[in-house]
Amino acid sequence: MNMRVENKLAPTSVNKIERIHKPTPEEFKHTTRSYRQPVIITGKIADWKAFVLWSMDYLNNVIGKKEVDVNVSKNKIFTFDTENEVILPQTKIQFTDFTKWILEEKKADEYYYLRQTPMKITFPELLPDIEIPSYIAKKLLMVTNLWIGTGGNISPLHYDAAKNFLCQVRGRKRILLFDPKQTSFLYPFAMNSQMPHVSQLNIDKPNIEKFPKFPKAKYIECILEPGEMLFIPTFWWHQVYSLEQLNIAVNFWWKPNFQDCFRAPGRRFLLQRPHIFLLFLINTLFKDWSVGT
Ligand SMILES: O=C(O)CCC(=O)C(=O)O
Repeated sequence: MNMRVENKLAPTSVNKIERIHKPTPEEFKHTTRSYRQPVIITGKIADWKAFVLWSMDYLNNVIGKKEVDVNVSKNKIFTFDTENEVILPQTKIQFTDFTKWILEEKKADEYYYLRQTPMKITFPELLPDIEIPSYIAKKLLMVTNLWIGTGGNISPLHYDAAKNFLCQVRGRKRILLFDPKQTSFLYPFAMNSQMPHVSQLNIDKPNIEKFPKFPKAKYIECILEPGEMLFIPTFWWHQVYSLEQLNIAVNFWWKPNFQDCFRAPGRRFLLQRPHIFLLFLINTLFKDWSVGT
């Protein structure tokens, strides 16, 4: 990666993503400093039926000709189209055509990624094959998403206003993480844009003239293996590279800590979009997400 970054870490940052085996909820909370640091959990999801069942044949049999929405990219970077003001162009495709496209591994001028697809709405037939990790109280779970794609796909640098477990089922993912204090070096899109949580930077080919503070940004990196789950704390920036021809993951977004709403980059909403911040705060404090997710 063509990135100039200093290796010195900010005092509050972490220099390594620990792996812990099946921690108790208390151990998980302690290791993550109350959900503020990333960690990889091993062993916890190993008994999901998905690991045995989710072959292409099985998925084709169960999901079959259902039409699904997939995002489209010309270069495998699945980002905001700044020129045309389009958030991630998408198309509808029969699921079996999508898996055929993956297996044929054709070089194309259009690449597809089934991203961030709520399982309860689109793939309820697959829900019995996974389990909500026991660290998430039922009323805190916001949504469970399925991700299916090919190696080389990139989800560019962004953060989410939620805690996240990214659980790897097939293939591996390389993930770069920047803590929330790095926000001023990462140039998010404007608050009144459609993507205030996405960086304007292509961190693999950074335009340093346009984004001069980027070389100061510090990051940590990991490879997520099948059977592992990465905890990404609220507002941590992440860029995700899919490896291997077939890549399947499930992620769980769950409610942020109340105090985290006031930390960077959440504070940006408070200062520039107070009505959105208020809505976010109300949802964080009062909404029972177990209804309808
Ligand atoms: O796996 C990916 O491509 C992106 C995952 C992600 O951004 C997330 O879980 O929030």
